[in-house]
Amino acid sequence: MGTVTGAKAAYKRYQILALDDPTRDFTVTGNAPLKARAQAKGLIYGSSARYKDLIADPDLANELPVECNMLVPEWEMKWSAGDALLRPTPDRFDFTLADRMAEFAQHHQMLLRGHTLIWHLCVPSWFETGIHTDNAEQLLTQHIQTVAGRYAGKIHSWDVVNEAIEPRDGRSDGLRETLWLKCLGADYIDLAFRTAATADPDALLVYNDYGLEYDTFECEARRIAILKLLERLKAQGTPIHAVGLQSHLDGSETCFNAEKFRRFLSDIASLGLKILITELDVEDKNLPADVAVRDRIVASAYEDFLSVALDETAVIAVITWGLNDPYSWLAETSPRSDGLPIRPLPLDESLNRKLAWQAIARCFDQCPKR
Ligand code: 9MR
Repeated sequence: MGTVTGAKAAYKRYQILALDDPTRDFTVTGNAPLKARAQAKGLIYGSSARYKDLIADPDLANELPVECNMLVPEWEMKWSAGDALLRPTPDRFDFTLADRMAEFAQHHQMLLRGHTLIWHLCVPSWFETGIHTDNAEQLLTQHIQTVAGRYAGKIHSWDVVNEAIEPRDGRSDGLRETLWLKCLGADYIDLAFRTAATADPDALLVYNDYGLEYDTFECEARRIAILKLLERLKAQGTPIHAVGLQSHLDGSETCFNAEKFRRFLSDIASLGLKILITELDVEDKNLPADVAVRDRIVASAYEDFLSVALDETAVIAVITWGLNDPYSWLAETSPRSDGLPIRPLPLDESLNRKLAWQAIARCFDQCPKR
């Protein structure tokens, strides 16, 4: 048994090493920032950020509008995340931090994405005991009317519902067993979209989810479940306009299947939906320590994935989940066992462009125009 596990680990280590191609060319023409390259193809490039980091790090605050023409508040528009508490009590909203992010975007003429109206996570402490069958509908509609209403006209797109599928939960519709589902039934998703459409008729309304990118059993089940959900929503006339594919990639994953992913994107597009790559990053936790090797594998993962994604003209935006390495959520959730700093994003700790930046730039430069 021990030998089998040992042999498996050795094969996996070899597979990861074999991902590195030292001759691979990441050359980029010119110095234009990512947003200009994206714009030239009718695309948007953006990043998430947290208000506390923009305040603490003026260099990041300066660089963000240089590279990006879209901003996604990573905490501030959730019900509750980090030091941001939008919904302190069932009857109160605190828009202080969300407003600062909206002002930052407006000041720098960046598009603003709303993230996220309905999610089973990032809820305040009162939520679990405060939601019941008889008040859930009012909680949901009041939240969406108030939050989407406040920023109406200023939001490019709202993640109306986030991460609502979980095939492992065993339902035939593939939906995740959440308190929203328990209190309101499967139609809570339709209700959320209809309420958002009334509160902000100009925003693109998005269903956002993760774990859809690879040729694995889990991803395949999730692709089936999301397509089923989208087909159902479209058939019943729900005002849904786009799908957000989070795309948290793993640099050590060896089973990206371009053809399967291409087909999945075209299945979404054929429902008349746009696609946004909403939270792109490449985890490097299991990659070799050597920075040159690691950066090459991370950049290859970006390019292999994005070159396929951007071939599909229904894809209208690419957002990385952070712009530079130190602020990645992975620093906390997926640190390296050797203690070295992680390198999952386009820019490094000094805001220098890495191979990952070049990989993204190349994909924008080479993709078809929309
Ligand atoms: O990156 C976000 C991290 O800073 C927060 O602590 C966490 C909980 O609010 O959410 C992270 O962002 C998540 C996003 O909102 C939804 N998809 C998964 C992201 C990574 O966990």
